[in-house]
Amino acid sequence: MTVASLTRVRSDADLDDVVAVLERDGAVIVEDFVDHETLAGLWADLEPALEAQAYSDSWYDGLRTRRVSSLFARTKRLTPVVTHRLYLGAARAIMQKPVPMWIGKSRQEMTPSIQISATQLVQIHKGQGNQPLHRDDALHLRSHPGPTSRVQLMLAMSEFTAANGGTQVIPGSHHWDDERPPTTEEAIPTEMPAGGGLIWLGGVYHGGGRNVTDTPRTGMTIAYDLGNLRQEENQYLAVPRERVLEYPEEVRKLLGYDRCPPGVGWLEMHDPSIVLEAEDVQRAALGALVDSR
Ligand SMILES: O=C(O)CCC(=O)C(=O)O
Ligand SMILES: [Fe+2]
Repeated sequence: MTVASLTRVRSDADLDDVVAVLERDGAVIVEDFVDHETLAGLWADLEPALEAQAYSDSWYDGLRTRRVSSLFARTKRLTPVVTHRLYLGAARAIMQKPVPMWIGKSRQEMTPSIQISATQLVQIHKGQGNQPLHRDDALHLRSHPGPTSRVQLMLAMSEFTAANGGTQVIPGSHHWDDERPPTTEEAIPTEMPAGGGLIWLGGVYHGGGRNVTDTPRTGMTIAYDLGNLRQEENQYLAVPRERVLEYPEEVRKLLGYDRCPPGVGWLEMHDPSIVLEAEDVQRAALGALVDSR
């Protein structure tokens, strides 16, 4: 079943209601995702990189589209975006489902972590055509329908309209199998004001829209993936340690300085966040490894 429009909520909406919409439609628009001040700060930090960037050189990424990644390295101001109660709340509710397992005679339940996987500004300019509709969780070769391994955000840095390339979404397409192809007739453009956010599941067919206006459309996309998958964008290489330390502990963990239960991501049998500790604490835990770096 395809629904005719995307459900719209406000930031103070009930989390359970938003999760229910996401489970049903695979997508939801939060009209007031960030406030004006947050948006202005992000523009101040990120616009120079966008201005300096050439158009993408691949047809898929868009020959009239500018893309800038490594966003945590470029700004300290992403905390309200990635900890937004509806975005982080929905990502946790949908992906952090306990998995039962036996360890000897003990039945245990392990709840996976989630992690920031990809960050990107996507600025679509006049003359850019529709991006091919795709599922972003195809990156991890997921089968559909199946458990959700990605919950993604598109923050409108500028207004999104049907004419300027507002993200095309096929509601409900996360329920489809892997043989059914997406068609542009089924896709609905995301229309939202600057500061709005589209949240969608990794199994939903979507793509950047075509821009037939004179004004570029700018969006910021950030993806949460299950913590036991490889990050799409390598956050350990993209974000310097000093910058990671400027973010609160919750965000550090979300950037990957955390173990996914039962134990993916350790360093010398310790939690990887040990590398964010002072040198003497690291030396006590890691010994000679610290000096061999
Ligand atoms: O720019 C957009 O609206 C969506 C871009 C997208 O889906 C992608 O590049 O994977
Ligand atoms: Fe995509």
